[in-house]
Amino acid sequence: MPRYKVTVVGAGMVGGTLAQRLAERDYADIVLVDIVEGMPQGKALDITQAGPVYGYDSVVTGTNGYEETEGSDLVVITSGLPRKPGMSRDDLLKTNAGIVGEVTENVKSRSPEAMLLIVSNPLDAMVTLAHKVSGFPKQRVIGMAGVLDSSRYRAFVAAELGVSVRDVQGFVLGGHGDTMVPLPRYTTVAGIPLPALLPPERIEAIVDRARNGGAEIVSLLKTGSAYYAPSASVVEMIDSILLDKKRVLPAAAYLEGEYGIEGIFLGVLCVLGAGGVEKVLEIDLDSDERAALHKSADAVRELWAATQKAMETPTPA
Ligand code: TXD
Repeated sequence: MPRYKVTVVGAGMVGGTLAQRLAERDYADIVLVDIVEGMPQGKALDITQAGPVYGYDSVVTGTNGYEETEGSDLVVITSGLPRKPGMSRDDLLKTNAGIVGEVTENVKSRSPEAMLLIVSNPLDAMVTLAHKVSGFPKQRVIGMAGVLDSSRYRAFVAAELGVSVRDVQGFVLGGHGDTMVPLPRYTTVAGIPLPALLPPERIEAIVDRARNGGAEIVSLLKTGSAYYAPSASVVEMIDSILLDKKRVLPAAAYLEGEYGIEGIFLGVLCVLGAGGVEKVLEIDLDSDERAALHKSADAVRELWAATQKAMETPTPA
């Protein structure tokens, strides 16, 4: 098996944990990039020194530049500021757009053939920006949110029913925010549709908690946002892409007419393989579900418009 090269930009909580999880998978060498001097180097050494205990040979390099990232097969962008308590994702717009834009330029020049996996918030806007700045084909620019949102949803369903998470299948579509669209009709427990197992009000409560899953953790942590489940979600996507597993996973992909939606990135079910987003699956939606997806698309459009506006607004001195 070839060893892949994966760059993780942003060696903070998500990036650092992701590098650790990926090193433990033992099929890729990892380059951790951050602007904080010494931090990515320190984390890389620490992860390297767990290798003998865990038995992995992944080479992990920390750096403050891009030279070492040359020729990466896949680049994950997690750089930016996390949400603080009470801060909306949109507040982060201008700062994170500046960071993600600059990082994308640097990544593009060193790894023109790489897959780009975007994690930074506000996710739907940052993935759009990375697509524009990189000029990469749509198949190679993917946003992570759906796997995380779905995993939260599945964890809550499993806990409510007292069953293994392994037997709960389900996914959410739409943007990474208040307008995400969970689909109980397509959620199953060992093949049994969820609506046959739980009353509508319990399902609604679970859906609501999943929708606010990120904020719930932010308000508990107080100094940062979630990273264990986010990094695990990114690894599931990287596995599917680099190992060409063709998993069917929800991810932010560029739409060109699917579900009657055009010209934006939105969370949809994708086949992820060596070609990146190899297929967008268009599933049958009833009128309420379709309306919810279109409402989410409108919110993403507004977010992108606000991002463009924020980027044009000069920063006060
Ligand atoms: O579902 C999802 N997509 C998300 C998104 C789930 C969880 C976290 N989500 C977002 O990811 C979160 O709102 C943030 O925007 C990012 C990263 O979250 P994390 O919790 O890892 O934030 P940290 O710990 O602050 O790490 C960010 C790092 C930090 O070390 C900075 O020094 C670095 O980014 N940073 C940079 N690195 C390289 N280059 C530049 N320009 C840069 N600027 C900041």
